[in-house]
Amino acid sequence: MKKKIALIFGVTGQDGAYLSKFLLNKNYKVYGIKRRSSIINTQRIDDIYKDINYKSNFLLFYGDLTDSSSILNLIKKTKPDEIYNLGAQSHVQVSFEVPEYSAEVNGLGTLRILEAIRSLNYQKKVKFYQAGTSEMFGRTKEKFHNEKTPFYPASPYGVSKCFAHWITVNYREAYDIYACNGILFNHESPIRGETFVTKKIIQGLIRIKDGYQKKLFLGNLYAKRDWGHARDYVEVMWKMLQQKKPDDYVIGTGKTFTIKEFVNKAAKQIGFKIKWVGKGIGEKAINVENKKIIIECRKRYFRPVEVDYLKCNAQKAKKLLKWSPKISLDNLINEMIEYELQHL
Ligand code: NAP
Ligand code: G4F
Repeated sequence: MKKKIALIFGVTGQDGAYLSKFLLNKNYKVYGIKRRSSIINTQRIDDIYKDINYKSNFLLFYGDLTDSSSILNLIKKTKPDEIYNLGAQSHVQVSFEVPEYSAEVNGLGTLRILEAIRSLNYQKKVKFYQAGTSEMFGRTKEKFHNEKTPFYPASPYGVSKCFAHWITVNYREAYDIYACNGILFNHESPIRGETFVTKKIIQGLIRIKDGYQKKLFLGNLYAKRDWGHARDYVEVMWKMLQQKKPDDYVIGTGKTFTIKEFVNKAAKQIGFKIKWVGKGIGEKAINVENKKIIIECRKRYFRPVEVDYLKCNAQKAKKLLKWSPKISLDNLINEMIEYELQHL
């Protein structure tokens, strides 16, 4: 039987690496698009490349979401059954520093892929997944967020992803493309980017414990996030593309914790006893054993506008896709710690 072909934009990112492995284990041929960088940016997928079981089914091409010609040529060349658009300038705070570029890659990049599918007349041949985000809910005041919750994005990143969401809906309705928006809440893993808060906390605390670092500097400790594991979440991306009809789904755990609660959980697992003192920007965590300050807040890590609270109601995915997250936050933290200890 002919292998299915998947084309992944953002293959070098956290989700791209997990999704590639997932699809290869499902016997897909996986083509990934990487952008040119001045030093090699394939660390997260090098193990796949080197694995003899995967090698002939995993190929990378240069391309960029800002470059229509590369997108068009690669879709034409690889003739995919499924396209996953995971490529993005995905850091919320950075999007305030590079708003135009974030819109260009995240918003127009999505349009470029959809337009390539349409202009090649592939709407009946290919299924499309768009990596949407809970950041699109932003400052909406709801206890739980689901597919009907209105968007109120609070960053150039969130706004750019709203464009990507609606252009995906629009191309689905206008041209009958099988296109789905996965509206995913925060998901982490050992290979999470180092400037996202979970990885930064775990890496920082382990380095402090082992004497490589003195302090960890954070921003807002009171924002709440619904954190899951990337391994669980790539499975549901694929599930969305296996349904009879394309649709949009929110994906999350239904549990939410503050950054401070995350720090407390990680510190406990690493073996720190910490005590919080002070308030606001002056809030600090002290290592009870030696009375040293190990965490402080810094203004530069606060955002111009914050998304205070995110909590998912993924009933639709549970019912229609038969999906629920399997990995708890404590197990996710444990896996991230183990990885960090091995790679210190
Ligand atoms: P990530 O680790 O930051 O990966 C982003 C990927 O996009 C990387 O492969 C990156 O390449 C690539 N990329 C950036 N600019 C590009 C461009 N101009 N052209 C082509 N590729 C480009 O993000 P992630 O955590 O895996 O997330 C995957 C997707 O899901 C993103 O779209 C993100 O916005 C979205 N999302 C993530 C979460 C989450 O909690 N992780 C939640 C909701 C939605 P380099 O490796 O070269 O930088
Ligand atoms: O880890 P974060 O940077 O993730 P954020 O902003 O929630 O965005 C992530 O999840 C989104 C899904 O909701 C994705 F779409 C997006 O691509 C990305 O993957 O920050 C989480 C929270 C924020 O409230 C932030 O203000 O942690 C707070 N925080 C506190 N101190 C910090 C820090 N965030 C970072 N990155 N660094 C800090 O020092």
